[in-house]
Amino acid sequence: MPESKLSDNRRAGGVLALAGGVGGAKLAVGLAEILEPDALTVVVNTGDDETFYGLHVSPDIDTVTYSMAGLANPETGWGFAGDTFNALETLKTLGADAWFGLGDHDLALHLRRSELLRSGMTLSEVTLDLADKMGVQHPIVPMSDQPVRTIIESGDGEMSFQEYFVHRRSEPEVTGLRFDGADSASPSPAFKAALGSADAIVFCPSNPFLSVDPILAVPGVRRLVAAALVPVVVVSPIIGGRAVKGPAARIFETLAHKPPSALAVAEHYSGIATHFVMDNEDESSRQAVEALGYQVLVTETLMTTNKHKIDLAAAVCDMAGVSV
Ligand code: FO1
Repeated sequence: MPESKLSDNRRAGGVLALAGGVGGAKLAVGLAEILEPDALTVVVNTGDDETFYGLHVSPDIDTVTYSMAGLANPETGWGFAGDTFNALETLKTLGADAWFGLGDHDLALHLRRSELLRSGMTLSEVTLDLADKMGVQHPIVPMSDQPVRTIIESGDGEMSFQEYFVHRRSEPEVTGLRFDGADSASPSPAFKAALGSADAIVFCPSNPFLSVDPILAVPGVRRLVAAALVPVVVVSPIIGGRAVKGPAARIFETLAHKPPSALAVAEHYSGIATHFVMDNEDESSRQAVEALGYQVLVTETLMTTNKHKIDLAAAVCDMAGVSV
């Protein structure tokens, strides 16, 4: 059944949304509310994937999937709503260094994903299958079926993304980033198809360095996005100089050597994106962003309710000329 979502009958065009974790998932939910399943493809960062207890965990795919299925934990934005942590507690008593918060329901998902991957299915196939089982109708697609891993370079040495983000609570100062495996990866088949046919490409409000850049690092993607003859819309994850969630603001300081701002986000994507959505709070930088060549929309971008998600998605589609 999920295969049909990617079949040749799939309508060309629609929106291609690039997403990381919680922020990206929120806009993906809004887009899915207003677009038909054949008019939206959500491509997700897999640079954060990691193996725990021998299981393949894809945190951003899971955050997007749970969110689109209405199953995400509303307090954290990631994980399964109402999950329990019995297995993790038992792992701790058995001596495991269980610092990654895997709930019991969540673990079942990772068990199943790992089983299907071992049976020979690709990550794309497994992701569609699991999303389908959770009732998600719009295709959720990994950026690549080959492993790409975000490596954080810091004063404390190199570490995986989850080691940095969860175990070390984003405390080490990030001095560099690497996307191991990217050179020999290729975009997943549905991603490649959507890159060639989308009516609009949307960068969801995810961390530019940690969530969107890994997607752009997959060979060919940055070039195809830059060459796309359709609107490429960035929704700023920075509002009033602050990241809505996560370490994006600090990373602008240490990697881009500039204060975090909507303008800094626009500069980051300059040359590959054409349209920019910033929050009302950042209106004062509108002209500076327009001077970079962007068409700019100033609106409310903080998504704390379902209505916010839908309204922002509708504004993005309207700006991109996509009919809903
Ligand atoms: N984030 C945390 O801050 N602490 C956790 O223990 C944690 C566990 C976790 C388990 C499954 C999952 O899908 C996501 C989880 N996340 C956790 C979120 C995840 O680390 C980040 O949201 C993304 O990788 C960044 O986009």
